[in-house]
Amino acid sequence: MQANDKAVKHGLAAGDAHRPERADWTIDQGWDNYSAEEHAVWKTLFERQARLLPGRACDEFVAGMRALPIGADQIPDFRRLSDVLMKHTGWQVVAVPGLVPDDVFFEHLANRRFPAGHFIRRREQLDYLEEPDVFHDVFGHVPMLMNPVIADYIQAYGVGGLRAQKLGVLDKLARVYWYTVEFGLVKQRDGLRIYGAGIVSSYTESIFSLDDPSPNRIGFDLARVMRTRYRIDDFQESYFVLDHLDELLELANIDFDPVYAAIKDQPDYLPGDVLDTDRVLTRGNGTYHAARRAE
Ligand code: HBI
Ligand code: FE
Repeated sequence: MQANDKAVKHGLAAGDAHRPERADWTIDQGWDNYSAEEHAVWKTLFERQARLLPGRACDEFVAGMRALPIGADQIPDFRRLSDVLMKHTGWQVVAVPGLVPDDVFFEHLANRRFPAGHFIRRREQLDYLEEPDVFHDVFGHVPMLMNPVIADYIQAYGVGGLRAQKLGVLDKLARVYWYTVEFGLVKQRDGLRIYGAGIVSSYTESIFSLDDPSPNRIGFDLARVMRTRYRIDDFQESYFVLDHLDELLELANIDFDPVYAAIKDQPDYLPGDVLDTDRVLTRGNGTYHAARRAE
């Protein structure tokens, strides 16, 4: 799948298919208009993940999910999600037609509004998405927004995104979002767990990221991640691991400018590179991507 193919599409024209009526690209979720089949697709996806995630998703994800009006039977109503989120961390969920331009996306995040796709994938495409849909955005992201650290971190990403655009370093910052919010792993007392929304909303990657011998699992380092390209159309070749979610608290508060300056003239790393300076938790054998390349 690879949950959501967004970050490449920087500066996307986000599809003339959905022309915005409002300047901030928000629309009404139109909850009453979901068909029985659309709710049924949600149920299929929800139940598949609910079976898989105990012991895989981090405790904060599970706690957030429990406290929210998110269940198997219906696509959640964003108004009800926002009521609960607002009380806990001051966030809201707003509906958008799909990918929105970077500056619009950042402006929402900077104001603690999470833009969520209102549509749901079709049953024929359960594991493939070109744009983030309501399952990826709500099931994957919203539970983590109940956590105060993630809540502040994603807001800081919105503020930082607007700044990074001005500085011309958005590609670097987008990698940090990718390898944390979307594809991050975190250590827990009892082993590695998932906190990234791109993983936790994907059946196949929830297994691959934790259990497969192919990918590298490397301790998170900000400058290292900023220099690392990523895959948007397949499983990641490397996952970056936090010792604790609180590491994001520091990232939400530090000034990235010195880091941008330090790496400005440094070359990028490829998605599968392993460096002498890496804290390697698992050195992947690379078999998965080698086989894909041979196809
Ligand atoms: N739009 N709806 C939506 N969701 C995203 O995750 C998203 C987006 N637009 C741009 C974008 N992400 C990324 O390219 C930025 O994080 C860089
Ligand atoms: Fe996402």
